[in-house]
Amino acid sequence: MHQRTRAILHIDLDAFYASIEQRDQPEYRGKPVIVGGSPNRRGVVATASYEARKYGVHSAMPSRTAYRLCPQAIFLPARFEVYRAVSQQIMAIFRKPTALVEPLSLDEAYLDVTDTAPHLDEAARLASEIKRQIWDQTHLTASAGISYCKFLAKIASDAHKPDGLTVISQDDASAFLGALPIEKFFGVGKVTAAKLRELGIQTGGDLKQLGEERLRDLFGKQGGQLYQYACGVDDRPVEPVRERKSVGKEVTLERDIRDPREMERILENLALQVERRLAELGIAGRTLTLKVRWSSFELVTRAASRAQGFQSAQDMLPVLRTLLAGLVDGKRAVRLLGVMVSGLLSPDELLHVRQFVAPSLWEEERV
Ligand code: DCP
Ligand code: MG
Repeated sequence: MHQRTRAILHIDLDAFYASIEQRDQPEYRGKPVIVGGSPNRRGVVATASYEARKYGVHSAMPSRTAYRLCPQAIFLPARFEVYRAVSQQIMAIFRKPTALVEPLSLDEAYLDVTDTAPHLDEAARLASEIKRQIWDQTHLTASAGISYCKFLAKIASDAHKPDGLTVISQDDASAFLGALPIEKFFGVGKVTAAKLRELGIQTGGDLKQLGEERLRDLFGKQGGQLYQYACGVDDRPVEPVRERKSVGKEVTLERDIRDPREMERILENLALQVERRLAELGIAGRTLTLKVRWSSFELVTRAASRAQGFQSAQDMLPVLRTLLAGLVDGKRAVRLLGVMVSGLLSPDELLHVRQFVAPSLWEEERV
């Protein structure tokens, strides 16, 4: 069946939290601003203004490191309610030209605009109009990527940040992908990238040359998909409604570990990332799940639930430690750790349970 060519936009605001802080406090404009945890405590950077990025500061870096790199920076705590309100404004702008809007986080979304603007030059004009509306309504800048598939639209929006607008047509795709570093490919994490680099694979061009079969041998199904991306093929649809069932983070370790204290440190980091995502969404969840994959690849999960929910890393950590202690024996090595919160509670429900439900003991359950 012949599939018609699509027009996909990816729109992503620039230095989102930091730009909002600079917008609301004019004295911070033009200055390095870092939003996130305090450098005195064990916080991490949520984002940094472009002025601070020049010093090497970036998202997910410990705030203490950021302070060392840029001591003159203005450190600010996150104001999630404000960011959420801005997010609603921009999502409403995205939904005017099409109902096919797939938000990826507070500040970015895919839009399938094939019906409104089938040709990429029309789609680019629409993107520019959306950027103008964002500026008029929020006084923030966004970067737009326009292409015939999701993967390339996202790469395009990242290509000329901040305030960028980049089109990658079918004709441009192969040159663009050929030069693209492997880390930029969707689905390539640290572990995959390291493995590829060991083989001397640096770019999309190298990936394509390696060939589909070899990539499948190395990475299974994911390898096959990687090959498709390297060829500029990505048929994933823009999926407008994705009801969220859980919020989770997991990491495949660079080497297998046995030391429970090391595992706890990794869990702490994961819990902080889950906390951030929950805070962004303004939700909590009743059930906390610990996921462990042994070096034998066997996967085990342990979960605990409590009525008043899990919202912060502080809520999660004691429970994660107990769940972990029930699993590790010092003999088997761990290859992957994950933390997930499910049974999500809306802000209203959260308020209700925090007010009316007394803290109860959590129960362990096997899932
Ligand atoms: N964020 C975070 N922790 C991360 C990554 C992001 O708290 N590890 C938050 C802060 C960002 C927002 O999410 O402002 C949006 O994430 P982006 O990746 O889009 O980053 P920015 O919008 O800050 O910068 P860019 O201009 O690179 O898009
Ligand atoms: Mg952004």
